[in-house]
Amino acid sequence: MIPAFRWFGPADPIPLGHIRQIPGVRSVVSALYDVPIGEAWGRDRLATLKAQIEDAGLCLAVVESIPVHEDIKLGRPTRDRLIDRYCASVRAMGDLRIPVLCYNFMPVFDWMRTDLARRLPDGSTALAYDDRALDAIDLSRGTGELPGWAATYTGSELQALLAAYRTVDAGRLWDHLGYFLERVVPAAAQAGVRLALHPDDPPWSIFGLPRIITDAAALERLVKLVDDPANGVTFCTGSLGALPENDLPAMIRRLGRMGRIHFAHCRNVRVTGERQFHETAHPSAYGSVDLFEVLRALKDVAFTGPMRPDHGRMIWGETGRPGYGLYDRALGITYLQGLWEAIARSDA
Ligand code: CS2
Ligand code: MN
Repeated sequence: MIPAFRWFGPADPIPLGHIRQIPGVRSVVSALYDVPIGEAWGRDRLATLKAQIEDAGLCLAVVESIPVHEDIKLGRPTRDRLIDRYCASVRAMGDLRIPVLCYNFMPVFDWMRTDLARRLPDGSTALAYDDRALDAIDLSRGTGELPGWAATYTGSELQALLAAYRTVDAGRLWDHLGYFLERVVPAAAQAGVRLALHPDDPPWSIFGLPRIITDAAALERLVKLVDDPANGVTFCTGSLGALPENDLPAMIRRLGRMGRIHFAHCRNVRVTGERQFHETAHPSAYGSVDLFEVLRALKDVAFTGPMRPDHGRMIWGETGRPGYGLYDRALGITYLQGLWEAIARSDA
């Protein structure tokens, strides 16, 4: 297991120098945030990012994410050109020896919450989700007012996109994912890059849009779509853990034995009702995810990939990007390393 930490590039209020001071962390997860979706990532731009990280005494271990253009998910004719560009970006990663790419295949929206600052009993705040509150969100004004969502679509753009998805049900979305992977997996394998698909967060349909990467059956179907070691997953305990029927350690054992877990996001959530949860501090006692059993399973399948803490709470008066403050995530990765050390040493 390689402890890692996400950094949002030079615009991140958290400097690399602070990340360098977290015990055990030498690996950074980052991306180019200003390349328009659908354009190929230039090797030089990526090399600059990598050099910046290395100058701080760290290494760029994972790209999270290269966004997948909606036309690819919709299966539109323009997808071939867009997939070629995606492959070019993957090759740029390979040239620079960046080994893992985390990406997702969620229509229109990435992770979704209905409250970005739910106050917990200890005075900290955390991200929360309640399906009933989602119904109250008015999408006619675009994505600008959505919690945590960068304002990327105006009202009319968003309506056009939602209309286009009316003919794309889960079955067709699977077809489009297959089409994408049939072309991108060989390019990744050749470039020495492992693809790590992030599960949908939350793992169910929102706003009537299909979401397919939600459970054990879906993860297995995914890795078999193109049966190549380069076609793997990001195992995100917080995303998958929002669905109580997901048996996370069992899923890790199956996928891990297949050699398809290329990256781990480890965090905790407390499920408080049907399609209702809030995020918590990382330790097992605080939420519904048993992180000890999760790490035990990762250890049993000899997981050697990068692992990062995921969203943290806001604590000690910190302000910043929701889910991505320094303090609680630093506590999280320290806790995860403690668990890992204890499991490794008691095994030895
Ligand atoms: C991340 C996702 O912040 C998060 O929840 O896990 O935004 C993740 O980067 C993407 O879904 C992966 O493409
Ligand atoms: Mn995640």
